[in-house]
Amino acid sequence: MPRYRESMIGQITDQAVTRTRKRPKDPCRTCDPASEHMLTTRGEGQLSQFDRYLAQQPQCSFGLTGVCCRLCLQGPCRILPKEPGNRGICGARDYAIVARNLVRSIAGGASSHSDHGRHAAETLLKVAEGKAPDYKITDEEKLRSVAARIGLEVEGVPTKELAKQVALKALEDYGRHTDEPCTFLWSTITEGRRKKFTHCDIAPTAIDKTIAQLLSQTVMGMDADPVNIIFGGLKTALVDYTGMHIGTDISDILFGTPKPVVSEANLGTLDADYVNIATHGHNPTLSEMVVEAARELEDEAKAAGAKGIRVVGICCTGNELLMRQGVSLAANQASQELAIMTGAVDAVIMDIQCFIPGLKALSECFHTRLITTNEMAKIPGSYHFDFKEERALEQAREMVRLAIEAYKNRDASRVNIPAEKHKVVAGFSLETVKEMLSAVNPDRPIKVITDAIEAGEIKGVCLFAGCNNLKSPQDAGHLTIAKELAKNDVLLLATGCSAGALAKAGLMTPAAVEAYAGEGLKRFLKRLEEASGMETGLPLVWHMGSCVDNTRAADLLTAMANELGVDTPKVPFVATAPEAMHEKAVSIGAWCVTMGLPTHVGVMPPVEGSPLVYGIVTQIAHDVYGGHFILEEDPEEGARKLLDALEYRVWKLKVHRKAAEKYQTELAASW
Ligand code: BF8
Ligand code: SF4
Repeated sequence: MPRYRESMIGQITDQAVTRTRKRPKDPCRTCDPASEHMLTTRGEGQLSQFDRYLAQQPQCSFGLTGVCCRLCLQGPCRILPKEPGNRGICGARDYAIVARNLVRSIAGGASSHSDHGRHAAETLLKVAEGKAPDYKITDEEKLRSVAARIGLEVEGVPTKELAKQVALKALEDYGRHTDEPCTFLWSTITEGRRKKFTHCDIAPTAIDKTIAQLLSQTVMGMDADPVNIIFGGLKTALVDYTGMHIGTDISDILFGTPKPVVSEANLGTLDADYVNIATHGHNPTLSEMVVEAARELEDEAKAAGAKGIRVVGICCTGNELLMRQGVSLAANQASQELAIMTGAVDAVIMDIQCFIPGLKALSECFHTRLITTNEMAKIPGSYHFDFKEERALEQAREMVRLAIEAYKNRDASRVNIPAEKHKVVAGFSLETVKEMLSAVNPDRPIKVITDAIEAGEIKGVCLFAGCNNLKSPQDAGHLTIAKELAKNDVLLLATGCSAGALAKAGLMTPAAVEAYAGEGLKRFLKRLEEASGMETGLPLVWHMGSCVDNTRAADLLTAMANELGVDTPKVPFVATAPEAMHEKAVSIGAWCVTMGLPTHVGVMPPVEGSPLVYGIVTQIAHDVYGGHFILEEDPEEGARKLLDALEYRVWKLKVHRKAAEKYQTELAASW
């Protein structure tokens, strides 16, 4: 692997500047036909992020490359080519500024995900204490398996008591004062990772403390050592993982572990004859109640002249509802405003994260009501509910009634719903995956995947994650890479807005297996489909859920490592975020690298201003953790690099296995 060289300095920065100057001038930056329909048929003055993206061009090259510092009031400081301007006013070098900016994104992502997890844990505690009567423990089996995994006594403990203990144990991960690592991290990773994190001193003991310490580490006049700063960032990425795992585990306990389900995706799932409610955000605590309230209030919608109520999802709340309730997924991040442009959305009900303020201006062109529900996430001019679990259903009913009221003001002549929609087979929790695999090998289900890799039938596994980012055309990166990897026999998993992109384009269907899978992958999926007798059929891409559900994929990685008898960096498993945008995507990417995954990012993060930091994340990380970032904006090239990474791992695994057999030694632990 080529090493970092000082001579890369000019080259990398020049590339970044050239790229930004090259951005096109057409606002229709999408390969989703539904988005294209909206952008080309919309009324005058209906602006969206597609237009604002263009208005921001060209973007500042200091910001793009990460060498702008605003950490203190003397700033902003920018890194210029010559002395003394090649340092900030305080003397901070390019590498300190780039590293600090990068890890502060990880802190932002980790606080978002961990807050989501905390909310789930607090809700579970309220349910256990009888303070949230509208919720229940839906999946007792999951409760008991999580409890056992985190070391609780399970036998004979009543459900509510156990739920309370699980909730308290999760909350302990936020504020522990001892040296014990976070339970929801330590109980879900390999022995090899535990040793690695301990050895590198990045094993977090408490979520809130780790995030606060990273902010403290990176204020003006603190850490100027880029490696130390990045290690602080990786420790914080691990609390991101911890918070996400809590979010997924507890959401499954409260609302059920996803099972195979058939639904539809894209804007064509909106229906002009119905009251359309878009749920948007991330946390199922609210949206599950909206679904229930909508089912209850069908008659009120009919009395208002509609055929009924249609709840659809946007972003990760959409993924959560799709996975558990079969609710249609109308949009991923970049098309959220376009849903309002259809003129058929009566209310957008939001919880936390990824709903953009631009929704408001657009909603004013229509009758659409925006409803925010979290004290930390308000949009001026929207309806706001101070949502409380104690009276969740009652509040959800009020929100649904607002949508019915709004429907009465809908102007039918302005409704413009694109026809585009595709069938989706979703619900691939790890439990679902294991159940399917058990039909082939009941004793060692994960071996079905690892055997197929070792036999060369499939090349490995790739997790598709992350957002839309208008620096590249909407969904194009996700689709190009997915098709290329499928053709080359890679088993595909997806979460978040990447899952949204693939679902909207019809890649989560059994038909897509015929259309896109290589011979090996096709054989593997068909064998599994027949053995498991899955009524829904097995799709090309397995939808694992929302962004917090990336931990489901991480659990599969851990299970594969344990099955193969190696640590995670040796498993033929890669990740890609072709259109990463949010700070949450940065924190997820960082823990993927820490877990040992080659992790492709298709939009250049602001690290090019420091060749040293660029070298750390793309190369040195590999030496230490076995994972590294592949920063590649060309999707075809990105796919090729992901394939290379998988083929290299399969080859190395074989070499090590042969050596171990020949010399009758343990399998080599190195990567
Ligand atoms: O958490 S993929 S745009 S919606 S941040 Fe946001 Fe990115 Fe979508 Fe889900 Ni994840
Ligand atoms: Fe400038 Fe240093 Fe202040 Fe950053 S911390 S804004 S580099 S003086």
